[in-house]
Amino acid sequence: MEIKIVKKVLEAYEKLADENQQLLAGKGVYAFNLIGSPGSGKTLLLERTFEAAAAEIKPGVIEGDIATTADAERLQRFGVPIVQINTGPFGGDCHLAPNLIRAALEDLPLDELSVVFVENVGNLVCPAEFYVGENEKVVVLSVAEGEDKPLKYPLAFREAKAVIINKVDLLPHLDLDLDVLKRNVAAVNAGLDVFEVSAKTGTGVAAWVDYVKGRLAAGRN
Ligand SMILES: Nc1nc2c(ncn2[C@@H]2O[C@H](COP(=O)(O)OP(=O)(O)OP(=O)(O)O)[C@@H](O)[C@H]2O)c(=O)[nH]1
Ligand SMILES: [Mg+2]
Repeated sequence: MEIKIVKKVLEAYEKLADENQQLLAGKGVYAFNLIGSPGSGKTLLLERTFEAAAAEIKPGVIEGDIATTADAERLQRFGVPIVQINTGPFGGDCHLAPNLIRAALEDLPLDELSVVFVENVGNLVCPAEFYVGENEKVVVLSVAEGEDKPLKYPLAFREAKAVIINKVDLLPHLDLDLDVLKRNVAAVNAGLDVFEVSAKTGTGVAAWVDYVKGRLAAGRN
């Protein structure tokens, strides 16, 4: 008997991701895929975003993590629908794959939502390689990571529509040159919208929230 092997896993993933996008579009839901190194501030940015606008933007969250539900627990106080994906039981993948996103979308009340934030597994490399059906990727990069990261890990910046340069409150304590960092971001992708943010102090959060609202409004037109 012939043994069939799915050789084109990536093609299968792409098909699933396209179906995820169709599912979201059919419900009028916009999806952001947040990617960034462990600790860059993805969850704190979501907390600040929801403090500012949860009632207005009607978000749902897909939380990607290897091992814990810690981030989902941090977001619970907002009462927004959250689905946790732990990749540990599936080999500890360092990214979320479209099949897992499909399962999570089926568990979200999409009819009640305007936007889904996917917090990808903390990693600046793997999540950049996978389209999961999102409308756009957003990179969250903290200033503590260094000016060279856009050049060393360009795919994430190439794939994204926006970058949050987070933890700007730390700049006085660092040798980092913000202009050099921004130049490196632009060298990889000059079309990126760039937000200078401190999710800790709230600096720059309003501009990011306006951007989110703008995306949702454009999606409704
Ligand atoms: N000083 C400062 N600390 C921040 C800022 N944003 C996040 N942090 C801190 O950085 C640490 C990591 O923040 P998280 O929001 O958990 O980062 P994350 O990207 O969600 O991390 P993973 O989910 O593990 O990938 C926490 O101690 C935050 O309080 C910021 O703008 N300034
Ligand atoms: Mg997190």
